Amino acid sequence: MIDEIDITRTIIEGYVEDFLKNIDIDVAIAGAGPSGMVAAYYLAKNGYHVVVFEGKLSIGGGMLGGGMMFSKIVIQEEVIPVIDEFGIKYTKHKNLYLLDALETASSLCLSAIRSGAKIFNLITVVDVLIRDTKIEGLVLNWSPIDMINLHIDPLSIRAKMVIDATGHTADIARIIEKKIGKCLATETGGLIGEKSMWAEKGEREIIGNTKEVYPGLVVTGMAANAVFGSPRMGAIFGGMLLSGKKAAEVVIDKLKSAENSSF
Ligand code: 48H
Repeated sequence: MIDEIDITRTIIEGYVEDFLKNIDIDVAIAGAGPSGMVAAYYLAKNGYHVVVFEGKLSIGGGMLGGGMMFSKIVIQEEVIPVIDEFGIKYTKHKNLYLLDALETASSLCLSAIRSGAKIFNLITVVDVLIRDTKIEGLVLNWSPIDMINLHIDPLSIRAKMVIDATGHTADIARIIEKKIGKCLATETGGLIGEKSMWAEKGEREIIGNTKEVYPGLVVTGMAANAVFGSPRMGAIFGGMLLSGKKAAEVVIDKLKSAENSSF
């Protein structure tokens, strides 16, 4: 016999048990778009305790819509080794490679989870924990609460490093600028804002923009270009994937040097 109360108990106990395992971690990532999921994959693969908080019901961010709802994306030649690591299929068209947007997003998600990353959906990052001058965690609320603006206080998680993978809005860097002032590692100290479309330049600059922008906070993906004032690039996603990989490398370097300096 299937008892509905057993279904309720199993789901709630399982979720709470999972959540409690993930409130004091190495790396917290805001956003399960392509850059966030790639960063999560490489961090988990290297043995770090990494959790992604995604505000929406779906994972994949802007990748799911492809270019103007044609659910295909393109990447460049140098991204093929990353695509091969995730086992995603592609076809070649002149100097571009064409991928199915849904296959790509779901492969990134499955690989991240299977390598040990945890992804929570429907949770929005609404604020950050700051101690002295370092980000030390995230403040979270259920997305529907945030969307309809109910007056319900959030809860927090602690993380040694945070990655802002929130895309065009660069929510985490924006929160820091709003609450602390012009303290970001940009030319102005503030969030400069994304520029109009220029695929070549946007893709070229995104890797350099993927770095620590405030102590404990690394920006990746479209958030990196928004923070440092680089162009958008449309439905070419190579830069997002390489940026996610670079974000993982930057975070691993930071965590290793923090471990070494504590000896
Ligand atoms: C929790 C949040 C919050 C929050 C946002 O937009 P994304 O796909 O981000 P990237 O940078 O990995 O990829 C960008 C790409 O999709 C894109 O938009 C491109 C290439 N645009 C070019 C162009 O010209 O337009 O994903 C970000 C994710 C989304 O799923 C959001 O729901 C989520 O982050 N998110 N999650 N708390 N505060 N803010």
